[in-house]
Amino acid sequence: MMQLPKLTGETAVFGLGRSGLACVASLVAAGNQVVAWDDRAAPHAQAEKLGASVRNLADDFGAPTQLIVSPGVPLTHPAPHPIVAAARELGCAVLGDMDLFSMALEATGLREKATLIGITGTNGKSTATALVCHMLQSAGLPVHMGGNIGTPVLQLPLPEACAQNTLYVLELSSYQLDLNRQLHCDMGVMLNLTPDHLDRHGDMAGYARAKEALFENSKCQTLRVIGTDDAPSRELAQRHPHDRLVSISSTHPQGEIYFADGSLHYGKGVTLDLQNCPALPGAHNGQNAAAALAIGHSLGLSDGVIAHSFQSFHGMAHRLQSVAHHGALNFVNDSKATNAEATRHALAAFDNIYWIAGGVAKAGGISSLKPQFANVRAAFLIGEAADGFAQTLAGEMPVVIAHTMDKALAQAANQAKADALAHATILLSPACASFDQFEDFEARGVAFQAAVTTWVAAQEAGGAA
Ligand code: UMA
Repeated sequence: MMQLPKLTGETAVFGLGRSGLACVASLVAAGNQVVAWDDRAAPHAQAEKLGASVRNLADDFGAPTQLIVSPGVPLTHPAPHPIVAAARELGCAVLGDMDLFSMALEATGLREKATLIGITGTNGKSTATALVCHMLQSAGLPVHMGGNIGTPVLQLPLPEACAQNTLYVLELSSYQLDLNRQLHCDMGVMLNLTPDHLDRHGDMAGYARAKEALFENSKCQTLRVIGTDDAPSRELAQRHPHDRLVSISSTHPQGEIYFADGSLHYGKGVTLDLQNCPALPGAHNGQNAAAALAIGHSLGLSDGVIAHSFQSFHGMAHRLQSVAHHGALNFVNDSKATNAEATRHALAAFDNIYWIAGGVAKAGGISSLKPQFANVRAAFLIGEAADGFAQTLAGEMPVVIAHTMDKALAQAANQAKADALAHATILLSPACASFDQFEDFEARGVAFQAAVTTWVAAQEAGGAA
C-alpha cells in the first residue's frame, strides 16, 4: 500500500471498486478523515472496516476539501455525475487515484527515484504494458505494473529511498487520463486512436482530448512514442512535436520503428524477428513490440536483451490467448476484444477462423470488419447482438445463432472438426461488451475456456461433444 500525505479537511471517496477501496485504505493509513460512498451497498462494510465513514454523498455531500472518484464515474458526458457536480459547485477538487499516487511521490521526496511510463491507446495497451514490464523485469530492473491493467496504482510500493531508480509501467485509460490531470509521466506511449467510449467523452474529439492529456503541459519529456497508423494519432503527433518523439507503425514502412514481414525494422536496416515470439502474433502486436523497443532503447537496453524478452513473453489472459490445441484446432480466447477495432486485429492474425462473436454491440457494429471476413469460415453468434450481427454477415459467411457460449463453442468446434482443414482457429473475439450475459470480459473468457475444456475432454473420451 502506498503511503499518502495528510490532506487538509475531509476527503470524500466516491466509487468503492478496486481503485476506490485502495484510495480509502491509503488515505486512512495516512491519518486522513475519509467519507466514502458507492451506489452499490456491497462495498460499504469493507470501506467502514478500512476506517472510512459511509455517507450517501448524493443526499448529503457535506463540505469535503477533495473528492476522489473512480475512473468510471462520468465527469462530463452524458452529464457530470451529480456528486461530481456538487463538488465543482463547492470548489472541492475532483481527483483520481493517479493524482494521489503523484502526490505521494512528491510528498515523500521520491519522485526523482521513479520513472513513470504511461501507456495508452484504444487497443493493445494492456499487452503493451505487460510486454514492457516483462522486458524491464527480464533486464533485471526494478519495475512495478498497475493502472487500468488491474492493480490499482495505490497498491504499488513506493520507490526504495536507497535504490537508484524504480520503473512504474502504468496502463492509462481515457477515463483515467481525463480525471488524473496531476499525473506527469516521464515516458508516454499512444498506440492508436479509434472510436471508443464516445458516450463517456461526448464524441471522437472529446475522446482524443482525454487521451492527449498524457502529453499536455510538458509531460513525457524523456520519451514520446506515438503510433502513426490512424489519422487522429498522426494529428496528435503533429500537435506534440518533440525531439524525443519516436513514431511507430504496424502497417507502413514509415516511422522510426515499423513492423513489416514479421519483423520490426529500425535504425539503418536493423531488424528484430517477431516470428519466434509466440505471444506476439499479428501486425497489431508488431505495434506493441515497437513501443516496447522504443522504451527499451531509451533506457539503454541491448537489442539482445529486448529480443530475448519478446520471445519469453507469455502474453495476456483473454487477449489473443491460445488456451488449447486439439489436433489441427487452435482455441483462442480474445474476450478482451470489446469493440470491432480490437476484433479486426484478431481476424487479421489468423485464417480458417470459426468465429464466436456477440454480446452488447458497440456503435457501428461489425460492418467495418468486412475486409477481414475472408479469413472466417463461419460465425457463431451469442448474446443481444446475435440478430443484428447475423444481418451484417448474411451472404458473407455461414452464420449460426448459438445464443450461449457453451453452444457456440461446441457448434464451432464440431464444424471445424468436420471440415478437417490442415489448421483452424476457434476464436472468441466478441467485438462487444459482455454485460448482457457475463459480469465482465474476464468472466466471458473463463466461460469460453470452460467450454473448450469440456469439448476437448469429450473428444479425448471418444464421445461427441
Ligand atoms: N459507481 C457508483 N456510481 C456510479 C458509477 C460507479 O457507485 O455512477 C461505483 C460502482 O458501483 C463501482 C465503482 O464505482 O463499485 C467503480 O468501479 P469500477 O469497476 O468502475 O472501478 P474500479 O474497480 O476501481 O476499476 C478501475 C478501472 N475501471 C474502470 O475504469 C471502469 C479498471 O479498469 C482498473 O483495472 C482498476 O480501476 C484499477 O486501476 C477496467 C476497465 O474496464 C479494466 N477499464 C475500461 C476499459 O479498459 O475499457 C476503461
